[in-house]
Amino acid sequence: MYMAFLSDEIRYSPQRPVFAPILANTALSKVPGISGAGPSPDKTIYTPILDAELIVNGRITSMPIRPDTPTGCPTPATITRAMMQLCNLVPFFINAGLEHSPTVPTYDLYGSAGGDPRYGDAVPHADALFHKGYYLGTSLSTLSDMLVIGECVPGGTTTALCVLRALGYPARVSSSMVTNPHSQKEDIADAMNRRLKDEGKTEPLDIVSATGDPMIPVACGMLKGFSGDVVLAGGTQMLAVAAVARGLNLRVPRVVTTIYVRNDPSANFAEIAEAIGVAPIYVDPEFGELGHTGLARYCIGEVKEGMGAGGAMYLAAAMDHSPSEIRAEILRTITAYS
Ligand code: AAM
Repeated sequence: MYMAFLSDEIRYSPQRPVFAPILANTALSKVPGISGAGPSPDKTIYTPILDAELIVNGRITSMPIRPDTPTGCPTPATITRAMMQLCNLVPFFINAGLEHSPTVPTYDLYGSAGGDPRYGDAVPHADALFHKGYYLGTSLSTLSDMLVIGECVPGGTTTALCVLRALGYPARVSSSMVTNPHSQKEDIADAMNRRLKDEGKTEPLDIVSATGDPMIPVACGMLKGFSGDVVLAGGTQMLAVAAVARGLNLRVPRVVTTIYVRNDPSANFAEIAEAIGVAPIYVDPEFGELGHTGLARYCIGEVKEGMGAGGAMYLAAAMDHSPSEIRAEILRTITAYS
């Protein structure tokens, strides 16, 4: 389903929503050329921590690094921050497996950062993470009627590609960069597919364990445990979550993302969503018309989505904030950050 920004397709009015971004690392973000979700291959490992700090505090003081793209395009966490402020929500951050300690409070699942799937199982404890996610989902059910799950996993579109391909979907995933590093991603996914075939691994959680990232099993567990409405807030990475959920015979929830992911000619988001059985909702915030050069770059395919930004805008609309209020808050937040 296509939703022009904040049209009358907003059918849900949550009473007590929880916005829960899952933070994790994959060693793939250190591979030069794979990710633009941070300034450089060695510093991008900090992006989830810095994005969370920015959302909570409105600025980053813990390190002299910004989680922006190498060309300085502002992180999508600025959008998420703006929506949390507008909706008066405190995000519930989940540490599924970070290499370094976060600087703001997170719900720690005591996971480890995901490894490089080419050199061994990427998430050896995927089963345990799934069960912890399930426990967390059941606990959140007592507090909330709508769970919006976001993600911040630099390099995560590559792990999503590996998982989707291994599950049999002819996916082409999106990227944080304008020029998607396809051949690099394809090489990794091909190598993984061969290995998984040799090892005879076809079960969804075995696939995640071999070639996913820590966010995926946690999101699937939460989806299983939560009794209310669940929204997956993200692009192709959330399609990987939905595909694993389907493989596990769980419900396949709504996926909300930005129009910039849907319009990415290097990916096939809509086709894969349909193959999984997901009816996506696309948010078009018309960043080309806000008068901010960094945000305007989203329209040419830089950044596109992240930290649940599309879902956060959707949630703000579901909570009765108008398009102009939403855009004004984003501009205000991003100007304060810039
Ligand atoms: C998260 N923080 C970001 C960002 N994301 N800061 C700047 N740009 C982004 N795109 P890739 O696989 O290319 O690294 O893209 C996935 C990452 O991009 C995720 O961390 C997602 O949340 C987003």
